[in-house]
Amino acid sequence: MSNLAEADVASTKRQRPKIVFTGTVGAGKTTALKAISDIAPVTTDVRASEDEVAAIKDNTTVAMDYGHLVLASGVKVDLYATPGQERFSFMWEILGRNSAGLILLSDASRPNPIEDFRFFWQRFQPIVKSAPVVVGLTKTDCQSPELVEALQDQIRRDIPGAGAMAVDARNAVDMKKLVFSLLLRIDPALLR
Ligand SMILES: Nc1nc2c(ncn2[C@@H]2O[C@H](COP(=O)(O)OP(=O)(O)O)[C@@H](O)[C@H]2O)c(=O)[nH]1
Ligand SMILES: [Mg+2]
Repeated sequence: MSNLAEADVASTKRQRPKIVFTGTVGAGKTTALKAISDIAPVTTDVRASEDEVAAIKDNTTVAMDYGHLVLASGVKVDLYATPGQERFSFMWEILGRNSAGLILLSDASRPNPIEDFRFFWQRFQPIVKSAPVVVGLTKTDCQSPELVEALQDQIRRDIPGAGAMAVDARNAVDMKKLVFSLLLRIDPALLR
C-alpha cells in the first residue's frame, strides 16, 4: 500500500471508526449490538441447523450484524458483529479488514473461555493488525467471582492492555463502557 493510501485508511479510522465484535457462538455479539446501537441493528440470524449450535440457542448469525452509534462529537461509529462459527470464517476477514478496533467477547460459562479467547485472538490478529483490542467476559453472572477473576487475570497476561472487563451483553451501560474503552485506545479525541 502506498503511503497516501495508508494515510487515507488511518484518517477514515478516526473520522468514521469501524468496530468489530467477535467471539464464539452465544458469547453475546448480536445481543450487544441490539443493546447499544442507535438504529435497530441489521442482523442475519437464521434458525440454527447444526446440532452443536441448536443446543446453545435457537438462532445464529450467518453473515454479520450491523449497527451504529453516534458520539457526542457527531462522529459515527460503525458496529459489526461476526458469525461465531468457523465455517463462516470467510466473513471474519471481510468484516475485520480496516477495522479501527476489535472487541473480543469470551463466554465465561463455556468449558474453556481462555482457549476460546486465544483462538479468536490468533485468528483476528493478522486481520486487524495493530488495531487496539478489548476483551469483554460475558455470562459472568452465572459464574463464581473466583473463576471470573482467574479468567480476567489470564486474559490480561495474554494481552496486556486488553482490559478483560466483566460485562453482560444485554446491558447497554456495560457494553457502552466496553466500546468507549476501545474508542479511548483508538483515539482519545473521539470522546471529546
Ligand atoms: N446470563 C447472560 N446471558 C447472556 C449474556 N450475554 C448474552 N446472553 C444471552 O446469550 C444468548 C446468546 O446471545 P447472542 O447475542 O445470540 O450470541 P452471539 O452468537 O454471540 O451473537 C442470548 O439469549 C443472550 O440474551 C450475559 O452476560 N449473561
Ligand atoms: Mg449472533
